[in-house]
Amino acid sequence: MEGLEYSRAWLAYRKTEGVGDFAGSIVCRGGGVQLKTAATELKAAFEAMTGRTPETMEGEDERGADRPCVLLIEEASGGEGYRMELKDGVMTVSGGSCGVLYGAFALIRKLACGDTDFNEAKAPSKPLRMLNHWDNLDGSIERGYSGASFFFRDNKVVVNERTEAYARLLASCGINGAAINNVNVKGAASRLITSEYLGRLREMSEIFWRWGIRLYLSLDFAAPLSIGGLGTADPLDEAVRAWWKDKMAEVFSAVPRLGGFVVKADSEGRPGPFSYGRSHAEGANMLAEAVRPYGGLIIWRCFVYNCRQDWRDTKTDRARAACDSFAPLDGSFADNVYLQIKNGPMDFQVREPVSPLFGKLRRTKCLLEVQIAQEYTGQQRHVCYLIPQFKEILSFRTFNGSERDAVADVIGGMAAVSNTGSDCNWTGHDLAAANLYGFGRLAFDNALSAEDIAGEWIALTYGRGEKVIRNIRKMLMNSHAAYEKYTAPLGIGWMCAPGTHYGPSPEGYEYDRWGTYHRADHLAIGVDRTPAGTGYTEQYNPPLNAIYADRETCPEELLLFFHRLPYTYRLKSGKTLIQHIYDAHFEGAGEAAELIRLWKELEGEVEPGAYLRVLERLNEQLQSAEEWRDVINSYFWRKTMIPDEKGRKLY
Ligand code: GCW
Repeated sequence: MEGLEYSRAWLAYRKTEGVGDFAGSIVCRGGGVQLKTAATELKAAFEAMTGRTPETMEGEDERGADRPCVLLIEEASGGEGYRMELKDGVMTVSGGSCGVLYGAFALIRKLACGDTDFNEAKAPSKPLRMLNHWDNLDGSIERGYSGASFFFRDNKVVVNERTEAYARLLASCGINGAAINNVNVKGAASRLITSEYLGRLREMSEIFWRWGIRLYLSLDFAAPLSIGGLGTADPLDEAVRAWWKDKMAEVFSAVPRLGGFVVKADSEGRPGPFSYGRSHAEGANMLAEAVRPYGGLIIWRCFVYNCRQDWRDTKTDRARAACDSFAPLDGSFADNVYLQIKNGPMDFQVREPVSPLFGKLRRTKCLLEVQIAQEYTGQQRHVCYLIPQFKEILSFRTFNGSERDAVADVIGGMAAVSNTGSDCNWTGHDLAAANLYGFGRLAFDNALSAEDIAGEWIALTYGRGEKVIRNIRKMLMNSHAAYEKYTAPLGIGWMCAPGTHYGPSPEGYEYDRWGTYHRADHLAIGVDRTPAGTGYTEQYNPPLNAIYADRETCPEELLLFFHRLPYTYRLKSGKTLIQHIYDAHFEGAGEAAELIRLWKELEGEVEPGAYLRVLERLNEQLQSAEEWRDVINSYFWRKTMIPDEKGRKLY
């Protein structure tokens, strides 16, 4: 599946009925590079949809604009927003150069999906819509589940036709930034900001830019030591500050389209300002000053916690770490710094509360970090459509005192840890492409529904067959809930195999050092995070703190995240906690079987290769779901000695 062979994913245009006469010609006004891209893309789409090659006219040439055509107008003052209007057979798409590109893709999408409402004006909900790739220079990908990197191989930067195909996919759904290397910057990756690599990076950034995308890099905070030959990386040291300034002058003159840098500092062994007794703000601001002359951004990650916890230490709570470290620094970051916050306080579990840090930053720019690489949600071997979860997070109210206080109101954009690799279908599982597409669409337009996004993606990928749309949409929309049921219960998380994070190992993390304990014994399970316990609930603004701290008002799907409870505790359903665990696991595995049934109904309706690829993964998912069911249920049965009321087979 690997290499230069790649699919066109949701952009494989096909013959389409009812495309208007305007598809016969394209008239461009404006000279922006993205406008040209838009015209080329429209031409290819119309060709495939109508079987005829449209005539294209450029420049100020007025010919053609008064008969049916698509008129692309670049407005000097326009940004990434666009307007689209169909009048007297002329389809006008206008906006800034990037806006016109988004408008062109919107037009293609409407035609492919059979949406005839052509009059609309849209601007992106947020300025930053990024992918973070965890690609290493040797070509491997940390938490990569879809083949090797297509950015790096053998410590070289790869630029080829796939680079453009990738940028095209991103632009089509509204993504405008991509950080291409792993946030764990080591070895050769520290040298990406040297002349050894800058030439190739410039080529890549120019290709990206044709599609409205800025290239970003992840940075080694200790670069003054690792590549600069200095004796320190202390952010307040004058020689260090001067080194970064010179370095950034060199980097931005070689790669002028560079957007900036993502930094993982003082986290999981990465160097950072702490080593020098300096704060995150001092570290970030030093870099921000160095990139400011070039319009660069510093994206500073908040995934900072003590990853060497002793299980006997019940005072330290990893969930508290981001807020403890960053809330007190609110207001002390430069304005070209964004704090990038993982959606939950732990690490991309299938269910976590929303990070309380979103409610604490009133004077600091921030980004929401999510993960579409399904590290903890089936690793692109299970279907797990994550857009419903992202919707919940965006609409979560922080109660930060503002009138509009949802996460969506607080953030300046979204970043997703990417799920792409050099597999032919880009994402390993064909259906995982819905997460890539969906992330982009949702980041561009926070108001879209997960269901509508799924519908679009299916129509673009598989066509508009009614059953195809109905069944795949059902599969996607139910997949997250199913995964949650057959894995770890009630928000407890971390019952996966340590290291790989695939498959069940209920006590694996219990005997590890990462601070991710569920503390199950024969009587009770869960972590008391109320004021009587670790006090994590107090990091939420009222009334959330009280809601979570009370087991009666705490949302049930998060019950064991916040509370330690006996297995005989009665849930709202009237079931005991232990019976709920048994039932959920049987139900979840049943739902994995249902996915196969729904897919099999589509035999003959989707292309045979894709049909078989997906079927194979669905079979693996079912096997894995049954393993989860059996391992988790037996674990709790043996711990509690309370049998399943329904007498089902437990091991
Ligand atoms: O969840 C953890 C992953 C690490 C990752 C880290 C992070 C890039 O298991 O592989 O490192 O998160 O987000 O920095």
